[in-house]
Amino acid sequence: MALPAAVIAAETAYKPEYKLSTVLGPAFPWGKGGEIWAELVRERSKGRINIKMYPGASLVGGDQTRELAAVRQGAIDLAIGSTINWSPQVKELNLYALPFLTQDHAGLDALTSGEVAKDIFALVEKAGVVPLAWGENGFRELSNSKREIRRPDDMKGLKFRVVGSPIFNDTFSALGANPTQMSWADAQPALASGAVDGQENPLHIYTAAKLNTVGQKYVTLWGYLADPLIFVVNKQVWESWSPEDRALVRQAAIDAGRQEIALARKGLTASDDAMYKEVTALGATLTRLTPAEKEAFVRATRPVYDKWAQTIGPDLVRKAEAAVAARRK
Ligand code: X2X
Repeated sequence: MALPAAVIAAETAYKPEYKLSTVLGPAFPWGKGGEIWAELVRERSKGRINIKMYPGASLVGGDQTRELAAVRQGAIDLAIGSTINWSPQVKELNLYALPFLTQDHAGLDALTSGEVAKDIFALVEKAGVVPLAWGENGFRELSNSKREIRRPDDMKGLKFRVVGSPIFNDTFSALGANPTQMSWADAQPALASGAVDGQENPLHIYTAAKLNTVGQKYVTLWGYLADPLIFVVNKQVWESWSPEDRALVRQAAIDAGRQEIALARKGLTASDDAMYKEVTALGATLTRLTPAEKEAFVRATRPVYDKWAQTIGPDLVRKAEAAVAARRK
């Protein structure tokens, strides 16, 4: 017997595959989070919603700063994106790139929950995509091939690969370094050839991408900022789903985000410092700054903070500062 037309229509409303964009693959917490999300959705939807992950920002030819626009336009169905990569489109996301706004996980949690998170999600939604949950890339530490960095002066003249938001150019210029903006795909060959001397990324990326093998011998723990990740869905795709499907995709994103954040922090906590040992075991010199040494970096980058606070919006920045301070108590 033929199926009623309404049943056929409902069934064909699902795409055979929903494309999920990430910058990093499953060797990294970020890509692992994508795998977990896809798996949870597949299980809970009993296979109705089939998500396939495309790491390397490959759906936008590796140009990670174009990812958000591609989700909005429908070339990408879902994404787990870094606030850094999307900040050229949503200027308020530069909040997370303000140097030394927060320097620990508690402070970071304050920026991805409560009023600040609500404001940020509203802005992401206004940019034309549906935000569902938070993840984390992590605190971005400094590495280079030339010398140990303890003072801003040590950065003078060094070429650093930076990510795709202009605030990073300002920060590295303020420290006396020469920043060059490029994608992660271009960064690795540039480090290998010596076209750039250094970069900044979470230690999980340092170890999984084996940055020691491209000469990155010196690592300074300065914890100047961390980029959260945001799980999003294209609006038309979202609206094509039933309320039940939407609820399960959202809950799966929240659950995957929680697991991903735990992976991103693994080995980087007071009770488990395995990641620092791993970096040292790879032969890198790991430099921890004293509070006074760190203060010199805070001071040197303060004009950048103040300038960008105007771009981001002074009200949002004040709200974020208050949220971070409240967590410290
Ligand atoms: O490009 C980077 O440095 C990375 C992988 O951390 C981001 O996508 C922000």
